Amino acid sequence: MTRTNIADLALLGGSPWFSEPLHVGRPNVGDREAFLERVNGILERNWLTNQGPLVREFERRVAEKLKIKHCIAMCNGTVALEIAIRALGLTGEVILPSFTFIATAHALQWQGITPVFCDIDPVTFNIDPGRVESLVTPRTTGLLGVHLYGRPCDVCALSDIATRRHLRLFFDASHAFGASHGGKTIGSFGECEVFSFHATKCFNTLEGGAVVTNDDDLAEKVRLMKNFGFSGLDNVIHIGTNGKMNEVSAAMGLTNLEHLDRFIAANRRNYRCYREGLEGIPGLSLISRDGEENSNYHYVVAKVEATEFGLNRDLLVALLRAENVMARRYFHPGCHRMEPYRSLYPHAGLQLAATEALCDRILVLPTGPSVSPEDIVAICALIRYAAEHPQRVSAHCSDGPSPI
Ligand code: T4K
Repeated sequence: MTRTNIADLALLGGSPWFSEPLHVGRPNVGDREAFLERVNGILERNWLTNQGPLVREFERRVAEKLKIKHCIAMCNGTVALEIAIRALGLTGEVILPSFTFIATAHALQWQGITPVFCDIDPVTFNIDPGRVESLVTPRTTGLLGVHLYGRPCDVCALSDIATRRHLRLFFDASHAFGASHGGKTIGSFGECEVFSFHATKCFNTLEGGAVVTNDDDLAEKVRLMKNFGFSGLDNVIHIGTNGKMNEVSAAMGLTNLEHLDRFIAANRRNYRCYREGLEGIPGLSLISRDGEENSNYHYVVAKVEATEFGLNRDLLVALLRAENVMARRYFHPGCHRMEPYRSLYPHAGLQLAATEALCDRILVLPTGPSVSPEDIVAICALIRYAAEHPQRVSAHCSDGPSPI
């Protein structure tokens, strides 16, 4: 903390409230000694990658945790998505939400498949099953749901559509490690689910990802594809790529798995602090978590209605960032408004009213074990102050808000 008066906003010339930036996505690292011991073991064995003992153990432990038959570990979530797409034999068009991280769409486009953007449900922010069927064409082969911010899609409705329309259904579960739906762990829905274990995720392996499935044949195909199609030493039986996870990533994964409950407990505590601290601020709502289900609480997501709040989302983000609260606008502006999709499908937005509305209202706040309840009290006080004095903030910024 570098000042004592909340009113001396950094955006208006004061010093930032926090002396160090508070980031969204600060990596969670379990026991450092345990990690280093595993890394020493790797160096002693001199077995660094190619399905080494730690990757095998990691796959076994994740499969056990998720109560799923197969976990195939990968170098990152994007490659895991690409391999899942190939292994499912998708072609033509695949329906997915535009309101997601760009990798979900790129993984399809990279394989020469047309991503067809579907609007979201304005309440859950996930793909709206009611809008999927009107997008199905003779070229549609698949349906890709994203459990955005770790909140499960309407998997029942999507499964129903997939069955009736003969589509292959799979999920981008990058945000949802540790979450459940109807008491079942995320990882067990659709034909397969894909995780990212990137450094910024609740559960990380430095870089990493996985395809998880209960389907033996699909698992076999994914295993081949992530290792150039090798079956035995000199025998290639399928086209493939290099999607392998290395041993150091698996060491990080095994270590972090042992501490996952602690990370999630810190996230849950922080989520409750934010709820309490932001309660009653007009025009600002925090997305809810279903108390009956498991959640990793990894993303603290707020929606700003400018007319009621008094400031628009971008001005609030600029105000917070000036204070060293590095809020993010995940997933502004929506995949359809980024290249190459913006040029390829310039009119996509016409069918994405809920997505477009949300993209301009959403912000994500810092959390995780490195953010304390005291930090959150201050962040909430800054937001409340902004809501109570919008004229002061916007008058000062009438030349345009600071760049975000
Ligand atoms: N599908 C979905 C739905 C996804 O969200 C993602 C990834 C994927 C697929 C693809 O999975 P991967 O191929 O990435 O495994 C970040 C992550 O890079 C990305 O993995 C993640 N989603 C996305 C939501 O967030 P950026 O471009 O926002 O990251 P960056 O570099 O700005 O980092 C965010 C903040 O985290 C930084 O401001 C500071 C902090 N940070 C980051 C790193 C890497 C640290 O403090 N330490 C670090 O080491 O995409």
